[in-house]
Amino acid sequence: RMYRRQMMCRRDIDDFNVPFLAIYGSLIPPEEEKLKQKQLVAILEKLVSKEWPASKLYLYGSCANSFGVSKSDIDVCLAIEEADMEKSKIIMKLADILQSDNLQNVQALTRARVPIVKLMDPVTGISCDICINNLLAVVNTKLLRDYAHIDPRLRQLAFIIKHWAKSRRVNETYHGTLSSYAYVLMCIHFLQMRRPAILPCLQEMETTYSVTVDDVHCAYFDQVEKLCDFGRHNKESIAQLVRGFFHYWAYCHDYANTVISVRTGSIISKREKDWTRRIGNDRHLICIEDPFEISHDLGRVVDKHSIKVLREEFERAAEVMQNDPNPCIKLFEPY
Ligand code: 3AT
Ligand code: MG
Repeated sequence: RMYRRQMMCRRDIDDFNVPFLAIYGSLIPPEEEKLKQKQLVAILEKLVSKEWPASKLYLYGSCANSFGVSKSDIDVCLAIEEADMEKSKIIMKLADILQSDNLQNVQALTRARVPIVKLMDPVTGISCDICINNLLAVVNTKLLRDYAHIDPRLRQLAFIIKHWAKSRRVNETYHGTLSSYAYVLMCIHFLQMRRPAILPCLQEMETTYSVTVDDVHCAYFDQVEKLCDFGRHNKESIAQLVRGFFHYWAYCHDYANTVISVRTGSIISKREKDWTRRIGNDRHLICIEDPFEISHDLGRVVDKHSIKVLREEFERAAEVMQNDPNPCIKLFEPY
């Protein structure tokens, strides 16, 4: 019986660092996958520049922000100056151009909220979404990538949180749960708020990078190689941080009154943003401020039902991290 009791006894949280880091390692895309992505983009660039010589293609989203797991689709943005041409027309034209090459399943989704061309490259097996002139996404991709270079624990934490969210099916914006982009912002904010802090607030520092896109001024400190020992005074391990993240969202966050803000590296009030009541479809039940489009709440997809699902999942995860003898398995158990 003594033996049995010992078996049931929960080990120290730091015993889980190795298995968590192994999960992280297994999710990182191998170099050859990155190479194939580059090859596909080169093919697309060639095709597109024939029609629009002054255009440019940018990778954005998880294939470029360093938070992409293995076998993700890639997100591409076509930057083009066609002031007199409607986006949906450009999308149709683009689909036409790509169709004629030997790419597969080329589809023009002209009526989506963000119109895109979807395609699959049969040679590499990579799927790709191409949007038009979504340059804010290209800039927020750079911000995320720059944060990832400051402290390795951000990438580790975000991979684990994204993996959890996908396993538990709370990474589905069309079902009212949060986007991967929102989860990465939650991780950045969480590390900004540790004491001592693990991440700085780049937008509050001296400006070394600035662009204005779609009338939004984006400015921050991007010389992140100078910040690579920023988090050295905080010795928290990955297992402690995963536990802390879920503990925060399960028991500590004030959903009724506050907004998390990576832009300011702090928590701000809903009142200050006038996010206290429902306007149209924006219910503001969990508030995550976009770092550049500051009137944009990334939690706006969350409704009365899905906020419950989400909070129950945070509580489940917090409980698993606190008490389960095998959190590295239990946390990711399929929903
Ligand atoms: P996955 O690995 O594909 O799940 P991702 O980072 O590529 O993660 P998405 O495919 O959801 O995430 O989005 C692609 C990029 O589009 C990420 C971000 O740069 C931008 N983006 C997504 N949602 C928003 C949003 N609501 N507001 C502004 N930018 C967004
Ligand atoms: Mg993506």
